[in-house]
Amino acid sequence: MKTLLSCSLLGVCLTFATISNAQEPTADPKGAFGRKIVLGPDDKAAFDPPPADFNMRRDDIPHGRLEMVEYDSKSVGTRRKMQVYTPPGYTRETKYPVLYLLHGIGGDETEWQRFAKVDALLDNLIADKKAMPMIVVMPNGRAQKNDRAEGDVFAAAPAFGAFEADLFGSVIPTIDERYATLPDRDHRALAGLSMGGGQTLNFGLTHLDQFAWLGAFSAAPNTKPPATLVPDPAAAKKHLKYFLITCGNQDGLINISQGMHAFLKESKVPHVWHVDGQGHDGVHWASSLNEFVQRIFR
Ligand code: FER
Repeated sequence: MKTLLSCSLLGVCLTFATISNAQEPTADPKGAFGRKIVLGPDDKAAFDPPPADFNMRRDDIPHGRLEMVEYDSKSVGTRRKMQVYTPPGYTRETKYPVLYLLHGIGGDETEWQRFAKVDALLDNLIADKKAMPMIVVMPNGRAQKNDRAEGDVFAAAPAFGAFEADLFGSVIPTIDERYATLPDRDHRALAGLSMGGGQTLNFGLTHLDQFAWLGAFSAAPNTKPPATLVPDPAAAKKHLKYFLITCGNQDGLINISQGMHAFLKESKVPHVWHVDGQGHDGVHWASSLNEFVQRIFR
């Protein structure tokens, strides 16, 4: 896990360094992306880090199932993959809420599982009654014909924008058709890391009719300006039941989340702003996910 994690992140950082070294110094492996980090008084932790064993598989509790699912994407025109977690005891007799969980620029439908061990994390919280039983869908947010994280992964940034059509046109309809879901906004959450954090803000804040719970972790520069995303703060305030924004204080992308937090604070849109001591890394994302899933669908 450790090797996979650092290789994957290093891959992203090295690619970034290659495309950006004209203007910026080489990104460090912690993910400063060669950017200057300026911290303010609000940039502090809102919750404790998870316990050491939070995502370790426990043999004494029931386990959910992780499966790789294929669907026909109308907007991309290809057969695409997504990974789906169903909770322990999943049955069609019950209806479940759904969390859609989006990956970063160097990842795909398998990335969250590698970084956070999503199945073990959820199994543990559900067994301890700290999270509601839920379905977690991990789609591929790079909506283009070749959706593998190959070559210059930054060149595929526009495909992360194009994913909006796939998410609403094919991913959510497929999940609602094949699984025992509660298919409404109160039972649908959207969260993601980095590019997936930006997608969460871009798609979630502009589709308040679709999601009541949002989590953006280390949101990337694909994030649209806050005033564009929240033209009606009163509507966001009314509709969002839980809104978590997190970033590490060693993460060079923190100015994006800081800007979102400042706008929301000024506009009086309730949200939780959490800054820990991490960089742009899997420790931060697993910790943020662990917090987010305990707060949603309640
Ligand atoms: C950028 C720096 C980082 C960028 C995207 C990222 C689109 C994404 C990083 C990630 O997803 O981990 O300038 O531009």
